[in-house]
Amino acid sequence: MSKIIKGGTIVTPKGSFAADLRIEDNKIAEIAEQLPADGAEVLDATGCLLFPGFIDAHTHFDMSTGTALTADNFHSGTRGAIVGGTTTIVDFATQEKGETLVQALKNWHAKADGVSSCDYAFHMAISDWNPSVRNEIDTMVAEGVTSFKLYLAYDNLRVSDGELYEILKCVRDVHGIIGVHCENGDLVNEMIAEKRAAGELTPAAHPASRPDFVEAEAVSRYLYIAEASDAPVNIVHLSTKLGFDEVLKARAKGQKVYVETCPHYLMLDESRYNLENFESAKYVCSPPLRKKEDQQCLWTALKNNDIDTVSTDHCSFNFKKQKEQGRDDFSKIPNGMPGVEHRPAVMYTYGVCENRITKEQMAAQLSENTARLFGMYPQKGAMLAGSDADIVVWDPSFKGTITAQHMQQNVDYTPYEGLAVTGRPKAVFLRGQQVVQDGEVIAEHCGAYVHRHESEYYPQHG
Ligand code: DUC
Ligand code: ZN
Ligand code: ZN
Repeated sequence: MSKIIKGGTIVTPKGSFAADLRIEDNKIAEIAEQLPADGAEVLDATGCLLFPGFIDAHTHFDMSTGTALTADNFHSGTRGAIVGGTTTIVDFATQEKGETLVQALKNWHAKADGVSSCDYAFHMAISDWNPSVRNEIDTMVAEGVTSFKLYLAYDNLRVSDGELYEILKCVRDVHGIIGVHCENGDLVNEMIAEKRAAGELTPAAHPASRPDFVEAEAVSRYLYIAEASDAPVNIVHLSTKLGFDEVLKARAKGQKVYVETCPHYLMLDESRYNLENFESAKYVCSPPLRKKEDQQCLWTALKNNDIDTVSTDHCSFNFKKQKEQGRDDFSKIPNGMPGVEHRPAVMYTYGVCENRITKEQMAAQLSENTARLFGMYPQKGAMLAGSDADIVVWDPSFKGTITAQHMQQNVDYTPYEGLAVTGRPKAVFLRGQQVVQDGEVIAEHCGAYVHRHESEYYPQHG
């Protein structure tokens, strides 16, 4: 039976308009001003906005850091995603040292297949580059993995500059896209050692050991190496004005640089590291929370379309037991925060309602741009006839408060505790099936793997 979503306002990056939308099986069949019911199941969306299903291209579910396993796996993480309006996540399949990429991908499928409540894809995080791994890049593309992640910090994960150069060229040749975690790993190690030697062991030492120039230097180096390898690139979780300035310099030379930031860099600042009773550990993530000036810069960059995507870097660890591993030494606090469930509401409330971005930009930054960059458009990220019927019926009149007491994320806190939000999904459709109703998951484990094609390298700035 077909379904009609009636009376809503369709929101797209190019503009918004009142229309009805008809779903046939798992696809969008038709969008028109008035559609006759003709026996279809009708959902009344009067007063609601219809967004393309949101995409979060930065989650770490069921991931071990070596000392801690993330609190959220694909069961709880994707329930959190879908209830908030995120219909697709792209998680980081991560190669262990000595492992093949094929094995790493198999491991991640085993975690996600049959478990996920939203659609899912994988970036491949490469930690052990060698000639046989190079030969696996084509296999990854054939498996629908067309984006790769590299770290410039974290000793168990990071690649050298030479490896970065080589991998960039290799991935460019298959029209994939690399995303890099930009922090200078040597400097971070040195500064952590300095803090420990000085007896500075509280969470306040965490941001002090990862200052803004540590990010900016890594961004700059990455972008020079990208220029030399003639590769378009993505920067994940950009957090500083200093780093953003490096992006502008590279773009002024004509380089294609895509940039992601995360809600926590927009909403929270470094004052969270001065809380009492070790509460600051909740906010220990890398890069760390920054200054108000950095926040302002990131919001302005979103407004100017200079930042392309907003994803979460959802990487949750329980405050009790897990974050507590670092009670006597900040460098032992597992890095990361939850966020996948709350990104759409936070961005709608503090972005759209506060006039920092438009709702059309929200559709771009949380959905369409992400789909294009990661080779999913127009299957995902679009409300066009033939696209997957991933639709968020957004009720802008809803008022609520974020609290860990009522969330799907399986972690004992949220960094947004007590935050007032406006708007939530009245309904979420995943490939035509309604899976969320008014804050409740009504069908779970319906997620499917998204086999991605090459990156679009869409034109960015005019
Ligand atoms: N930063 C985090 O805070 N957690 C996961 C990995 C990362 O880069
Ligand atoms: Zn990272
Ligand atoms: Zn991450």
